[in-house]
Amino acid sequence: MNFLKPIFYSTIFIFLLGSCKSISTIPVPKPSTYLVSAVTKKLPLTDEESNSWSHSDLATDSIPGMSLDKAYAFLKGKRGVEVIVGVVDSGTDLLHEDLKDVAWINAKEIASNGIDDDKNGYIDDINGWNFLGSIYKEHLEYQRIIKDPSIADEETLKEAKAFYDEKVDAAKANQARYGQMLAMVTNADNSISKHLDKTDYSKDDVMDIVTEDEALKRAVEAAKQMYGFGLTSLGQAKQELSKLVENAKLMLSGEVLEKEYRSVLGDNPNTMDDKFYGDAKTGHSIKDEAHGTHVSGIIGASRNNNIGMNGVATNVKIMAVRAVPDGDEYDKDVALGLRYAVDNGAKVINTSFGKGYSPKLSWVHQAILYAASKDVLIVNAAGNDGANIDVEKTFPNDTKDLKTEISDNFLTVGAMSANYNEKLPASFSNYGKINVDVFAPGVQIYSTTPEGGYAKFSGTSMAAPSTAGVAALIRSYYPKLSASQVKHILMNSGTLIDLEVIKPGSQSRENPKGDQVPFSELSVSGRVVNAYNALKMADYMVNGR
Ligand SMILES: [Ca+2]
Ligand SMILES: [Ca+2]
Ligand SMILES: [Ca+2]
Ligand SMILES: [Ca+2]
Repeated sequence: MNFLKPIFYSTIFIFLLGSCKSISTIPVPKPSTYLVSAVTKKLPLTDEESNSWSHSDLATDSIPGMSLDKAYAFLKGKRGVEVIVGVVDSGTDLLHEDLKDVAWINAKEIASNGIDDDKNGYIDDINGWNFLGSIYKEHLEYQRIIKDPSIADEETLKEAKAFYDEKVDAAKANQARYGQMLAMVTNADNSISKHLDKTDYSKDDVMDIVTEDEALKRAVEAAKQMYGFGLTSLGQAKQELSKLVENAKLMLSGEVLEKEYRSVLGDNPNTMDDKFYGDAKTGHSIKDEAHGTHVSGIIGASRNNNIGMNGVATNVKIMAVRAVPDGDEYDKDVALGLRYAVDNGAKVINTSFGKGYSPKLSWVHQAILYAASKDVLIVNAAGNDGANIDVEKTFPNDTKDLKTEISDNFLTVGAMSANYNEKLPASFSNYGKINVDVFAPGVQIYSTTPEGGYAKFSGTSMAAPSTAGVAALIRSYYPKLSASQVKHILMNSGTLIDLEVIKPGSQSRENPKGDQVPFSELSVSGRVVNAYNALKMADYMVNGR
């Protein structure tokens, strides 16, 4: 059954074409209020369905994916141009079997000769640039502000200090709580080991213990509690609890702040005096640095090559810009990373990262405006705090006051699940009627990980590249459309969802069911990205049909 009206746009918007001189000035058609009628998928998804659910179709599969198969059927016989997508992220393993054929190669640069052949300031930048050099770990931004109050204005400093005090209080509580648990588990482990006369006892051994000894009874109860947390042994419980106690101690002693990560780069992150630092190593630094590789696979993993998975977009080249460490990214690296991607040909940039403080926000805003001036679309993850970002600040964002946008080339995306019911929005997704533009698949998304791996990750980090892939597809087949038009096509052509849903972040022990809100209240468009509808709208705008 096909519930989409075939003449969806043409009847209402035909007048637009005659009056416009250039395609890039055509207004984007208004959203349709048409509702897809679909039933909730009752059965658990099959393996195949769950590995590509974000590509499926609500009407035909009862899975609220982006209708990608229908989109490709629509594109059959049409020709696209190549589109470069900049992935500003952690390192990306472009040698991965399912990414190597979609790696952007800087044709004007000769690799590894120590010469900046294309004279863009970056030596040997063959697949992109690594603004982090050998850095993997980093501080969070509030920690950097506490370390050096001169980098923030007074109000931000006050906020960061209050946040730091909260963290210190939490660390005090954690040190006491986890310390007690550690003592309890250690005692339990000792008495169970003694009773069973072995240290490598199993969960079953513990469950079989029958005793009238009060101390041993308590030990068994403690062990059961740990198994209940999903831990497999008391040895593992001791390890995990020791880590938590250690983290709290580091926080309380101030040692967390004393660490120094940045100096190896040799630049000053608080001035723009030096813009050329880092190196050409755009890959992952350790195998766990998987984020950029996963994001890149969602956008553009080689399609239909009988390997791994299908990315959303075809005709795409992935430019890897390594700027996001394990910790908070620096505004300077973000701003220069965006500019690098723009200057080297990206038409879409994915920014799947975020933080709560942004001392050099103006640099990032200038970079967004620069991207706008070069007609580049930035697709941004809304963040994973289950928060209303019309109220809570999260960066990057395209606004100074959380109300007015500085430009029209920045699309912020919330994450949704495969459940077409009250659980549609991801419980962790940020939302906002003003500052989140649209939702897209971001729960249990299967994609590439370093060194030939594949895995399912969840996050708005996955929703942004799902959307960036559709953006790249539009820009490939309809290159005359501007970044701003593509942004509004993605919003206006999305599937309208008429569901009452659980407000992200509203469930708690006290409120297990959470608060109900109309899905339409969670974003500007109230919609979820739909590749087929988006391409139809783009086609209509360019070709009038
Ligand atoms: Ca160069
Ligand atoms: Ca070179
Ligand atoms: Ca593939
Ligand atoms: Ca915005």
